Amino acid sequence: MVRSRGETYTTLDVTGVKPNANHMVHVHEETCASNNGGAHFRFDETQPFAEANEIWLPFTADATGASTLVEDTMPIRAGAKAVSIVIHDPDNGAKRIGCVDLAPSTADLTYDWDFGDGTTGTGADPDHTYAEPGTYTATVTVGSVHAGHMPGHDATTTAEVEIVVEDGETPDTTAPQTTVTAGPTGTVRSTTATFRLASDESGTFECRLNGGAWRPCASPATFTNLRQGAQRLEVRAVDAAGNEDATPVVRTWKVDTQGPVVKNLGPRGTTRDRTPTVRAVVRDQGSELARRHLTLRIDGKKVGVRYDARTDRMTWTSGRAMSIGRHTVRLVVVDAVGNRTTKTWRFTVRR
Ligand SMILES: [Ca+2]
Ligand SMILES: [Ca+2]
Ligand SMILES: [Ca+2]
Repeated sequence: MVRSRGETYTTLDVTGVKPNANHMVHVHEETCASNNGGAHFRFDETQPFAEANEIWLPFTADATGASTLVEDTMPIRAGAKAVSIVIHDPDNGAKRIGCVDLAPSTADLTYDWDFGDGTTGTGADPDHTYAEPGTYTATVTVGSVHAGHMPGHDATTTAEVEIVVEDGETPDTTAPQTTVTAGPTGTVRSTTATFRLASDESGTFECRLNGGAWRPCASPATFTNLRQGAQRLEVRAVDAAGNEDATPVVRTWKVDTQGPVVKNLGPRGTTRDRTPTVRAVVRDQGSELARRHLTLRIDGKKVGVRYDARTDRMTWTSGRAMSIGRHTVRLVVVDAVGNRTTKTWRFTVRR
């Protein structure tokens, strides 16, 4: 039996058993001299007896009564209790027809480690973590629990191994989180937008404007020549390990560089109506208009208008008869972000 880290390799080769018969074979936890091997060895004594928790080496003997080589590999290290192999009678499973003590055994060896960093340990394959990077010489002294009691078992052997411990920082697999701390919101007149970007880790940023490609960007990130209308900027931080924020920050705003549209002006030409209604249709692409955005002057004198934001219609009707003759209308509309449209038109009141 070879016990190594994460594996137990067991072999068996017997002769002189019943030819052409199936033989059950198990590793047991007592020596052959003690109860003929005792109970089955279990890797985990808290778990029931079962093939996966034991070492089985069944074979079918050949015509000469030989097993030929039987091998078994289990993906776990067998402890010190695996000490013998028992062969059962092919005709009576309760009867044991053979037992052999495992030899040479590694189960009765002792291991004393000096890890070279001032700490020690025991066991064939100890786990040890070095606190600091560096080069260490670890020393293991292997002895026998029977040292001094059994001939040939009283020697100890010492071996050294050089261990180089590198700076073992755990790799960064955590994505950074992005924040945008400044930048335009709502509707703005400027076709240039500047944003301040931040991340909870050091690294870089990538920006995507209006659904285009992701491009490297930095804080402050400035975008120029923006077109009229809605804008959408996405920003994601990328950390030094290349992890990207999977949930980019999204900022939306509107650029409005155009003055309101003023049309359907009236009245035009001449009218016999001494109380005509001055009217226009006024709307704006970028922002909602309200009455306060409209300034109407009749013959240079400011008058109060009505404005229906739902239908975009502006009206003003003279409360008293206008004088006969030509009148000048001047309408100034300034949208919410300061874009201005001025319209001037004339009409004549006739008798
Ligand atoms: Ca990270
Ligand atoms: Ca995020
Ligand atoms: Ca506008």
